[in-house]
Amino acid sequence: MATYIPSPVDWVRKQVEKYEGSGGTQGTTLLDTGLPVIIVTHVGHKTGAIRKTPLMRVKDANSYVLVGSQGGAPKDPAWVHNLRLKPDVEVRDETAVQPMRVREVADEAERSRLWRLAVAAYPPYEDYQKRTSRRIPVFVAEPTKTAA
Ligand code: F42
Repeated sequence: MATYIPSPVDWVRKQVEKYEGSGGTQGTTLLDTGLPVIIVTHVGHKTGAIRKTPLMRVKDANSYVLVGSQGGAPKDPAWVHNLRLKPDVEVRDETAVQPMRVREVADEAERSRLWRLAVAAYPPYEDYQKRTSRRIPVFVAEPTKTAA
């Protein structure tokens, strides 16, 4: 079985511990904002280790939009590379956990629609895009199984 490697960033690791440790009943929002967060469990493309990344919850019907903003940092977060190479993930939204497959959104019309949804859910994304010259990657996570 693959090893789980927690985030090296203290506040992120603590959020994952609280969220997962409570079965999705605590630690489910971003500090100070009260806005909902999901946990994306994925696989490191170099280490093969299990990684858990909290992201803002941006819902689009049964799918989730994942935004690689990292506060407008100059480089894409490491999880973006993992998802490009290993798109099978698990998404926890509070108490619901489901297997999903991720794809990066390349189509401009689709990306604009999803970007608007993302900014509506978490307005700082707009400032994060202004802060960096890289184009913030946008992914969509879609269910791999239809509910019975
Ligand atoms: N980040 C976002 O980009 N978008 C969001 O909407 C967002 C919301 C959010 C809400 C709550 C919260 O607690 C955190 C939130 N974050 C959000 C931050 C997010 O959870 C990540 O911490 C952030 O995006 C940085 O991602 P990262 O994958 O770069 O994390 C770093 C700190 C990290 O874990 N680095 C590891 C390390 O050891 O330095 C590497 C992890 C890794 O995946 N390694 C790969 C492997 O094989 O295991 C290799 C990767 C490679 O290409 O080298």
